Amino acid sequence: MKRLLVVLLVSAMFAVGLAAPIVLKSADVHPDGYPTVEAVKMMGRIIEIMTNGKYRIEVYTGGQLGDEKETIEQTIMNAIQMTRVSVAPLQTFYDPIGVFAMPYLFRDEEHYWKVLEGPIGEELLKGVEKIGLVGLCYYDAGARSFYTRKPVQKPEDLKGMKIRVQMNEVMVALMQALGATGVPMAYAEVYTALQTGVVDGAENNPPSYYTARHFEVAPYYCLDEHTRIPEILLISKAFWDKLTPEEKLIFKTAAIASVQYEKYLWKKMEEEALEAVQKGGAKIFKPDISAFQKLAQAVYDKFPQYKDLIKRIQEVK
Ligand code: BDP
Repeated sequence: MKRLLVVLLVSAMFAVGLAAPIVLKSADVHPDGYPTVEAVKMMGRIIEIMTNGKYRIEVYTGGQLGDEKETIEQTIMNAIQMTRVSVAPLQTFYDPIGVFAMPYLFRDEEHYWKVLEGPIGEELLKGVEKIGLVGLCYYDAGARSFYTRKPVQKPEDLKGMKIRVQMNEVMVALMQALGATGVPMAYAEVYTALQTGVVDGAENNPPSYYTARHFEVAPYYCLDEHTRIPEILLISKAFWDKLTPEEKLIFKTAAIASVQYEKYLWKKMEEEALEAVQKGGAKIFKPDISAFQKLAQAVYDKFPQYKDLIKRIQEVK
């Protein structure tokens, strides 16, 4: 009798299209509440509704599925279906996108979005197909600045310091240009590395500085805003290729909607984070940015492969 009920129930569920959704695992190094995490959740809800429950996105937060290099690899292999990462660690897999890690590349925020949402941004999103990924969209990640165990107010203060950077060659070169040593390291390890003095500092945007609680162990935040490296949402090409044209359109539309939401959450959190870290004891310093900018120019000679792209980016008005 019980069996019969189960069978009836299951067939009824099939009939209304509620049966076993196809679950996409999506990775993020940030916790719940972080703009990128909430944006991907929102995208998932839209997709679930629009496909009558056929697809569901489960976001695995806080680096549960590995660091960014690992989740990119897993997404290429379709072991997980999506990952939201910074474009910085993607450079190792697809070099051209590393151009976005160049220091002081964008004149301002407006220029940044014009480039990302214009032909150059599209071209680089499309480019990742060569390595087995589909780029769905970029998200805001603001500007990255230094935070250290001892105060930094001008580039000379960085001399001899070990600064944790993302897994990205441009960032290593930038630290060298500024007189420091770049130490590539996974995000999850940064707190302890700062706490124990394995590194003297790191660099990131205010929401990361706050939510990863790095302000507790590196309380001097110098807003030199050396880079604007966007976030990117990647989906496995192996998975993507199985979607129908209509489903692809739903995924893409949902991604675009989630970008608007992320941008809104980002602005809010950027402000909240700056307030919260100061309440938590961090000291914020606004330096003379031009001093950092001048030294950072040396990085441009080291990456001749970006010359054309940089020229095109600069020409975007
Ligand atoms: C944050 C990015 C995250 C990066 C992290 C890092 O949102 O994707 O992995 O920086 O520095 O701003 O590793």
